[in-house]
Amino acid sequence: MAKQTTRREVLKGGAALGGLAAFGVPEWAFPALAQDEELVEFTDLPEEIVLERTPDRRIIDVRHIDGPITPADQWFTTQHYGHPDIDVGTYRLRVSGMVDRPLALSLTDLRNFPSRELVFGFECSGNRGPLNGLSSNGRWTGVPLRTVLQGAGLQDRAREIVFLGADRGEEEVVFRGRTYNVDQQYGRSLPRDIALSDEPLLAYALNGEPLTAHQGRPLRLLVPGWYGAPNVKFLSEINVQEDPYLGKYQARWYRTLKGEVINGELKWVETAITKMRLKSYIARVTKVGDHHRVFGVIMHDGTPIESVEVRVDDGPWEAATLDPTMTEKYSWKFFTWDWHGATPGEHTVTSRAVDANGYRQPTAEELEVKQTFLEQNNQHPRTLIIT
Ligand SMILES: Nc1nc2c(c(=O)[nH]1)N[C@H]1C(S)=C(S)[C@@H](COP(=O)(O)O)O[C@H]1N2
Ligand SMILES: [Mo]
Repeated sequence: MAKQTTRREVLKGGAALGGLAAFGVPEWAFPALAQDEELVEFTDLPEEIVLERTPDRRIIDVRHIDGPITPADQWFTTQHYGHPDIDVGTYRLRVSGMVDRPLALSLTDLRNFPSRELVFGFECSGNRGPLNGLSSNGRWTGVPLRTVLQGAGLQDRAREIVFLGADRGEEEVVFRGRTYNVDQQYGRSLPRDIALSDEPLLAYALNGEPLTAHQGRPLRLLVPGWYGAPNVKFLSEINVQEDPYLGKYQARWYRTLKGEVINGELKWVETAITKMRLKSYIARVTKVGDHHRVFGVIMHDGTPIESVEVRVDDGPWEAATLDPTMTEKYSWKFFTWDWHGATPGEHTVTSRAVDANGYRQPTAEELEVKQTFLEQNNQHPRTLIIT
């Protein structure tokens, strides 16, 4: 049932949203809507939202985003092999392979390098509507990856920098009808030029506090502007090699299959999950005094946002306002649009963003040429009832 709820009811309803309190999410996690603001419920959400929450997986409820920086205990989180047990005192980051000086760095060594702050919001490449809850934004602190790689001295033939987590599991490798069961670590790689660029960070803190197990204690890689998968948590080894790295989570699990017209012919192309594809989503609609307010979020690869627009039903696209305070390149971005004269009844509200390269967030129809569900950045029409 769609209905308007008061702030009090939202707070009460919070407990029903999959029993958040049971998962250690405190009541105050729900933000203050202004006293005169009432949440309008979406009808495209399942009546009882089950926010998947297990000890090592958490999805945010985007209707309750209440500030640019997601608190660490609310950050969305997921991983494939659970949380490895790491003794931070004896922890060493090993750098090996085609380097002049193999390294074994303690957390203290890493903290003694000049540090850098990075505001970076990312989403899991599997994040999609209507919930879009696998997205968050944080202020990270760490050491530029380049500092460590230059300390080790990359040899001339080195082409591929491989990042391995301390988390591991048995995986099946299928080869010509035969299956091999092998032990693997979570691993991802970056090409040499990207690894040596100014931006990737080896982060040991989120929002000023040491990383918790959820965020990859004690150290994780962050590749600004990219999806979640390359941001290797529990980072324990960096191996430098010449050959491409073809581990499961690099070469198989995170793939997009889509049709692309090349030389006038539709070709089926498989690509790796790298930069985030521009997406906007409407996170909540509220009634404020005599009108309604649409609030939304943009996830992007750092390319400046040219515009974001909202439309009601099949009406004209109207310019929404980007939050002018969110100037950090890799932050997620907020927008609002004031909706005057909403008529009672069921409506659809949709947003779309355009970036400075002229890339426009696609419609669901335009994205149909994509077969696999990752990188689902289409415009998502939300439905609601105005009373
Ligand atoms: N070591 C390790 N790192 C990992 C993963 C993992 O399974 N193991 N999962 C990746 C994926 S798919 C995502 S979306 C992000 C999630 O990061 P978060 O839990 O901090 O939100 O971590 C990435 N880094
Ligand atoms: Mo992910």
